[in-house]
Amino acid sequence: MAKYTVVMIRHGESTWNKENKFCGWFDADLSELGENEARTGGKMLKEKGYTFDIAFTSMLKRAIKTLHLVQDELDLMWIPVVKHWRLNERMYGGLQGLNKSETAAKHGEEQVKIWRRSYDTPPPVVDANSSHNPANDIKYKFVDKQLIPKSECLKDTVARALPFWYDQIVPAILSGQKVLIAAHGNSLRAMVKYLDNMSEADIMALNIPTGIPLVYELDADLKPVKHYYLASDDQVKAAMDKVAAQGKAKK
Ligand code: DG2
Repeated sequence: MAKYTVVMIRHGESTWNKENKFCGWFDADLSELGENEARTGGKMLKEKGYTFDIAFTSMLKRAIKTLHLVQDELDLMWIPVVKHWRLNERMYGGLQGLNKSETAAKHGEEQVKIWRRSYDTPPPVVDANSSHNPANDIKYKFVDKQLIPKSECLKDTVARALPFWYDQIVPAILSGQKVLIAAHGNSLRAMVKYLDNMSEADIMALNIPTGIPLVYELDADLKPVKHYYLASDDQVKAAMDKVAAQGKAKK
């Protein structure tokens, strides 16, 4: 029987989603469509009567702004918000800034699929002096340098996101607070893999759409009873297919 409900939302479309670039820890803003998606996500939650006591997000503005727009729609700007790098997108290493279709044309769609969706093959590391190296980014100045990734596969993202789930999100849920998490395609895939105990093969096929609230009903032991998106199956499928297609080479 469900005892707790947690809602996750991937940020709305970012300017780099729009340009089809590997984004990772680059701090891209929301596009106009992304802002609308975030507001629509908030409206869907409001319409269904959801409310929240605390929210968790990453240190990246596309997730933070999405959360603010959702909070605004729900008239919940006052709830506490915890921002943490452990909820950041997967660090896409040396791929950050490259166009996904052009990369597929150059290295092949299969290689891009491996970089995007394999569980344990990380992309090439970021150059030490690159502006994309988070070790050079003021946002992470208080993060132990040993923990700052140079590139991550999903397995690495699971390993750094789960301590945050256990240390901060679980206590909030168990204390009875209603929790909202605004994060990213791959940091959410990491949590979904853990919650649903998905195999490495199954998680490869999962794409999380932008801006559509994903509800998890959990039992007393925080095991999922069921999960669902607040949109029709057709809408969700179309949005997931759009994400999957980003790795296709342009004809
Ligand atoms: C996307 C995910 O992250 O890309 O880093 O490019 O969720 O922050 O837009 P998000 C990126 P894919 O793994 O779907 O290619």
